[in-house]
Amino acid sequence: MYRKCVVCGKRASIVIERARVGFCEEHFIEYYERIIKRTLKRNGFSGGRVLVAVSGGKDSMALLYALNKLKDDLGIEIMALHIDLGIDNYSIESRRAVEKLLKELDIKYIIVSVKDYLGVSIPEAVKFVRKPPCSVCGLVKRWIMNKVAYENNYDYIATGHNLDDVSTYFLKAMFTYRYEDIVRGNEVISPPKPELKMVGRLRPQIFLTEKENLFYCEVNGVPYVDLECPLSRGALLKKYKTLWETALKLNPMSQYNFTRSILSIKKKIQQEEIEIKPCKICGFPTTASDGVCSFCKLREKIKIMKKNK
Ligand code: Q46
Ligand code: ZN
Ligand code: ZN
Repeated sequence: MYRKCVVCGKRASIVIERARVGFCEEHFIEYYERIIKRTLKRNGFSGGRVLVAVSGGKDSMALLYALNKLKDDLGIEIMALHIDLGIDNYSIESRRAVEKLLKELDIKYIIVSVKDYLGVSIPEAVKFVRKPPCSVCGLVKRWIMNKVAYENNYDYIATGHNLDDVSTYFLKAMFTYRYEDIVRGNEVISPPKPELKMVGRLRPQIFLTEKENLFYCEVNGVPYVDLECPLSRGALLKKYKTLWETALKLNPMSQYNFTRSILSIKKKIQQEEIEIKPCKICGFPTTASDGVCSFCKLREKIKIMKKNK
């Protein structure tokens, strides 16, 4: 099935099941970059200064490579940001891969460490607070990305969220009745709100799968780390992800259509105005009723616990 490239008829190197087509390497690259441009343009993106968050994994490395290639078409100016999480060998290897790509692309970048902002690395922070590692890591990364982007005058932060991630995030939110996670998160584009020191967000790969990001890296010789984060073991989201295997066998379009449906519903529902205010400690945006953002609460808690040790 679909053994030939739909464009040139050569032997297909990859099959995109949901579109029922095969591509040779050259035409896959065209397809991949077309999806990135289409995703942004259809959602009203008209350019700006974009900070690309690169972890070293295949998704964000493919994103940085593609956005750098498409920068003139998209009217963007980019800089890369890598956050060193301090997770042992995983972080060392990730940083190494990022530095390799940055050197090849010769673009502006900034590398920061969680420790510089939080006082401790992610594994240490996780020991201090009884929360799932990914929720601690996620909130720290979001705060750092926003701060770095804001202080360097970037309009948007682009992240490598792919179709597998986003569809599973929505699915889990439904299954666990966390509908607020659907209402609030994961838009293709969230506009910047400079008056609130809030940088916008871009998720250009929301309609591209892990498999496509991996193949894009491979055909372009983009380096990436192929290590699993040791703290992600047993992460609930990973277990939910396996549910797609059955759904995709039944209908190869299911994951794509599910995600498109949720995004369309999100656009249609009247979002209640959530009050966003500056955090009393750091000045960056928060919705917390006590006016202190989750990052500052975490930082304070760690400070106290370190003192009492
Ligand atoms: S780095 Fe951090 Fe991920 Fe590791 S602790 Fe979880 S969120 S899995 S992308
Ligand atoms: Zn072809
Ligand atoms: Zn704060």
